Amino acid sequence: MRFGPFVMMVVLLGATITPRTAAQNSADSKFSSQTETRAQHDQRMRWWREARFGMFIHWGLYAVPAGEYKGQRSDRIGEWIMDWANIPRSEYEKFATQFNPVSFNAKEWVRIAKDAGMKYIVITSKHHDGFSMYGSKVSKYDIVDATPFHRDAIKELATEAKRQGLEFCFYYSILDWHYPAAYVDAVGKDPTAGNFLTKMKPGGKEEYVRYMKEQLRELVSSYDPAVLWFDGEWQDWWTEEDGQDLYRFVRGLKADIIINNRVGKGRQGMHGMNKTDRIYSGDFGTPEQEIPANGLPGVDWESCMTMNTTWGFKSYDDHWKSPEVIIRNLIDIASKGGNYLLNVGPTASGLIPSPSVDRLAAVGKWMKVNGESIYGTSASPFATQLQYGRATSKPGRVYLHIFNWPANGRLSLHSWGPQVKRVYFLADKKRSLDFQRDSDGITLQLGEHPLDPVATVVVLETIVGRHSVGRPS
Ligand code: JFZ
Repeated sequence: MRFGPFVMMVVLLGATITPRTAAQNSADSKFSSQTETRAQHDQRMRWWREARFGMFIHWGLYAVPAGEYKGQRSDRIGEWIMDWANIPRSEYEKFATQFNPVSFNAKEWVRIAKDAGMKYIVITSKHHDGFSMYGSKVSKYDIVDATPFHRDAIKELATEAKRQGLEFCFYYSILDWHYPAAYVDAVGKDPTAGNFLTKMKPGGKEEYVRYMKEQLRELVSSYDPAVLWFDGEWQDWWTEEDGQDLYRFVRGLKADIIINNRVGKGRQGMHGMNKTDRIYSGDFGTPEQEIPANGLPGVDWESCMTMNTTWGFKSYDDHWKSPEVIIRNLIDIASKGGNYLLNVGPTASGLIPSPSVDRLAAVGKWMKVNGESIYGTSASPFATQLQYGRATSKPGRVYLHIFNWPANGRLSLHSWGPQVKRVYFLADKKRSLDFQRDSDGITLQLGEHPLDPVATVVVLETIVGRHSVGRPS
């Protein structure tokens, strides 16, 4: 059962993200010289920066074995089973005949994301296993041609996301364990199994890049994604120049599309931000399973994270994060000026695992009350980390997210006084809270108990323009 590729050629130009160092300034210069000005760049990034919270969906053939192959299990991530179980291509392909997600309901998936407060969805159009989860015209190894399901689930999801007002986006892997010209040269590994590194037969890379571009052309033209979230770029045969070329190609297909930094070679491992030795391609950094210690002023970044310890579904992974941890992660990330891309790994029958659904509902309950303190906010105005929680800001507003309620219900902020004109709970806007000004700041009277033990939001309405930094207690 062989699935041949197929092909054609196009070329154009691209941009970068780096800490506001010399590089940032050169990036500025790059903006002016490249396809867009700083203002145009900010316009393109605006919806994404204001969204702050998205759903990552890792769904594919790997949901069939669900983390187990011939009785072998692993604590490694489920979507890498073709690697850690050393499954040859011809064996792995058989999972396609067992992939029939009859319970898949695009409306329900989008509702779950929307009710959690998520503003965009990023789904795996093709992961490292090379299987296309959409109706590809350039590969028969896809959900329409190769499975008994025969439906283009991604088309249904794209349509529903648009209908419910969420931005629809694609994950696409540059690493492809199924591409005929790719092979594995590692001790004890089948040359057609999965592996961290692959090699390309002579002429194979050029052929593969043509194939990739044809898939990206059909993905952009047929599904109109708002973000292309590349991955798998760590292959030795993939270069920064390839990344720049692919960035330009995709921006050429859709001018206002946003592309992550895994299109090129800038990313520093799980830390996810770009190295600073040169300008690298991509519009935002991608920390993985971690949150930067501090904010990164002027840099766009998005932390992607699992709710348990796998991206793709594993039947036995129940290491679920608590709703409290997830909500505080979202607040922590927003307080540092980043986005949170939180993952779900649906089953092969097409269901989002109930522990994920329950946690997303809990996040949604908090966001329904406190979303104003997350969406469209900027990073904390305070120079140092707050002991009792985090802060986000908007012109004329500082949102204190209190995790650890002050014993006596009183919270002091140093040298802040004159600028605050009103204090209130976001969950109870009508009731002003008392606060006293004293020589070096203000003290807020918050009362005995938190309104929400996970995070109670206190709004400090400030006199616009004099919103500069105060030292937190
Ligand atoms: C990558 C994928 O491999 C993984 O399956 C998932 O899609 C995640 C979002 O992204 O995860 C990685 C990528 C790079 C490293 C490790 C995991 N790395 O460089 O060590």
